Amino acid sequence: MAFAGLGKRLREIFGSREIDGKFYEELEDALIEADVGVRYASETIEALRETARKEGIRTREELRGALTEVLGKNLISAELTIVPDALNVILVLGVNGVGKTTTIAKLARHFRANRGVERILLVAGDTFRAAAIDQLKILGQRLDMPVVAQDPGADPGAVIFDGISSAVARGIPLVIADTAGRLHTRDALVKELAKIDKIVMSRTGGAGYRKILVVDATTGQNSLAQAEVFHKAVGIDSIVLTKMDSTAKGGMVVPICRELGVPISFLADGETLDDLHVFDPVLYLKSLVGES
Ligand SMILES: Nc1nc2c(ncn2[C@@H]2O[C@H](COP(=O)(O)OP(=O)(O)O)[C@@H](O)[C@H]2O)c(=O)[nH]1
Ligand SMILES: [Mg+2]
Repeated sequence: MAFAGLGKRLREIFGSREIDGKFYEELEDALIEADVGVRYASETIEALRETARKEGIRTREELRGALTEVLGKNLISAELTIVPDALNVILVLGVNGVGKTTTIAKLARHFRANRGVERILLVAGDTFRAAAIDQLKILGQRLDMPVVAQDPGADPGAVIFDGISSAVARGIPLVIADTAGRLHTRDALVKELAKIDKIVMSRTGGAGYRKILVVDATTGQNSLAQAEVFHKAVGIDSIVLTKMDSTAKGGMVVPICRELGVPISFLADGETLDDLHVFDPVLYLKSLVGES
């Protein structure tokens, strides 16, 4: 994985030896800089001081280990797997521009190349813009996978319903559906998503139905508020963190994980279809605290 210097500041801080008065302050600033959020940074420092006191920690190196542990307590990961002998539907959610459509192609490639799912159908559920439909069609062509789409402005629930029906008729076990991350108002978006959710639920029975939220690592603290909107609207099952190659931050998934209680499944670090990795919390935390 290629992270853009995540944890660089922390590496510098842990680079010198002593734990002096300014150390915790600097550490707190560095955590805020890495986007873990002001409140969460301060709680983390509290917990770290407590651990250091209890365990009689004297060196910065030992403290780095303790920091990894404190952060790791809130980081949940779980692989996104396919339920055998069921119709699997992955609904991909997130605000405009976070990388949903790109992630759909990466996920499709991952399930075919690494999980042996030969047949996958993609659904152009973002009917808001013509370009979004064309983008998915092109990706489908590149992957040699069928794409179910209608004209721009079509009802996304109806497109997704069609996509699922088509998969059932053709015996395709996995459907990955795009959605629009933007509508005229937030209320309209929430209503639309709830409607889509109801349709997929009734069409699948829920066994193989998963809702993933795509989170852009460059968005920073705002992404927690975004995640809460989507989680409240339909209930998110899994998070994919994108654009880890474009930021030296990326710490905000820790508070997102904690507040939502939703695991991270994948991390993306580039624009090509290979740039998707099963989320590895140890590697991620090491990078965040500047160990690798
Ligand atoms: N650097 C980088 N760019 C990405 C990544 N994922 C997506 N993008 C780019 O982000 C832009 C928006 O992606 P798109 O999939 O269209 O976002 P959507 O609006 O959520 O569907 C495109 O230019 C993508 O190539 C990533 O992991 N790293
Ligand atoms: Mg899109």
